[in-house]
Amino acid sequence: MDQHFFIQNRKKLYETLEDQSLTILFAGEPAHQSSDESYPFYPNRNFYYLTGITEPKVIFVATKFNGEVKEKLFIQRADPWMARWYGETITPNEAQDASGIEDIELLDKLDSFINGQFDSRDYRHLYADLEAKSWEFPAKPANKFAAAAATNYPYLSIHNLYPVLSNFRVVKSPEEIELIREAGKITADGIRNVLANAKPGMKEYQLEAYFNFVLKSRGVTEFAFPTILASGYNGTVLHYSANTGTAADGDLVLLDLGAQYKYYNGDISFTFPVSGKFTKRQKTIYDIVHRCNRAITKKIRPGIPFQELNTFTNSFFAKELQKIGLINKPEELRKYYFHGVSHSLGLDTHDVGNYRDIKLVPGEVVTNEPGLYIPEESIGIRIEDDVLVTDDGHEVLTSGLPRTTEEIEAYMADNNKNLN
Ligand SMILES: [Mn+2]
Repeated sequence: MDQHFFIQNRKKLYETLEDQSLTILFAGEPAHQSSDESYPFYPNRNFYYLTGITEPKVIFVATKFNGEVKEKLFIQRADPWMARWYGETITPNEAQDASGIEDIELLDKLDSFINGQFDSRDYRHLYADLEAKSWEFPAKPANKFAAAAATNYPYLSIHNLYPVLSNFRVVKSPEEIELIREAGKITADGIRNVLANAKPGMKEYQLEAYFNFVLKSRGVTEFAFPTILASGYNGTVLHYSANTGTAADGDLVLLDLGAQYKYYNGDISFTFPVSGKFTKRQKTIYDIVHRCNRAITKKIRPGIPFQELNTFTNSFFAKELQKIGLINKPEELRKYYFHGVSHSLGLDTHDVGNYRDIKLVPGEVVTNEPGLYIPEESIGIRIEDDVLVTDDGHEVLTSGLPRTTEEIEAYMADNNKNLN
């Protein structure tokens, strides 16, 4: 992503800041796993959105007085010995290029800078990204910093940037949309490779390997989320991700997976019969889910309340399942369908945004993922696309996959050498 994107995002933020304020954002650090191992590092998404920096520990500070903003980035001091072990850390020039921030300092200067600011100037406001999912949520560096500031400088008003930046991120720029589109394209290609190699008796993780191969071949090193590759009954467990079962002849296989491309995520669900042919019953259920998915796509346009997609899905499924005699009254639907039909998609797979209140706006990307799960029949089906809200309607970013039962059967008959 070009530095202009991050410069624009900061400019937008600066307009919302009060004078006499200090803003601080943290890239974060990888969590400790065990012994000398850490969990993989992912930069704080709001930090990335404002700076373009993907390296751990880096800290961004902006001060605003008399309408003038001064920005600084604090990076690690180069350490030749650590570089022999872990590679070089980001240089001042690289940090400038990535972020468009001119003033690069070393992290060991941060404390004296902050102290100097609070000692010598009349600060009134502190801004930080204070995301917290619950009271017990482990404190992040920003929360610790804000807590210390509240103790040492109790006259400061502390403001949470999390909702502000979340709101910015709802509408995607054209560059962001292209990255999400590319993530979707690579994800779809990975799914095609699974279809082309599936065979009854394969382990779920073996099927998964065909997806992973395509991602790595295309330069994608990260997944959007842990891959769900679930056969038969496992497909009725919503977030099954052990992927250790066996796809037996006659089983449906449910995939819910995504490539992460340059920090933007794809998210597709796809269901197919491992033997290449749907049973009559599987076809009936699949068609209901597919018709629902198509109807939702048609509804996606600016101005429609996000919740209307859920209301529609519930009444559509309730009606259809009563028609085939699976349920007797709408209240029984929760036995077979029990999740939301859509979420925002972007830097986070379940992207930020206030789902309950919003109406869709142009530039938003949302998923469309109805599903039905019938444990007693070992039938789990979900169909998921990524959809861009355009000025006058929608564009499906993940189109091009075989989606009807006929298309899926034909695709497998034409491309799967293991079955023919
Ligand atoms: Mn999804």
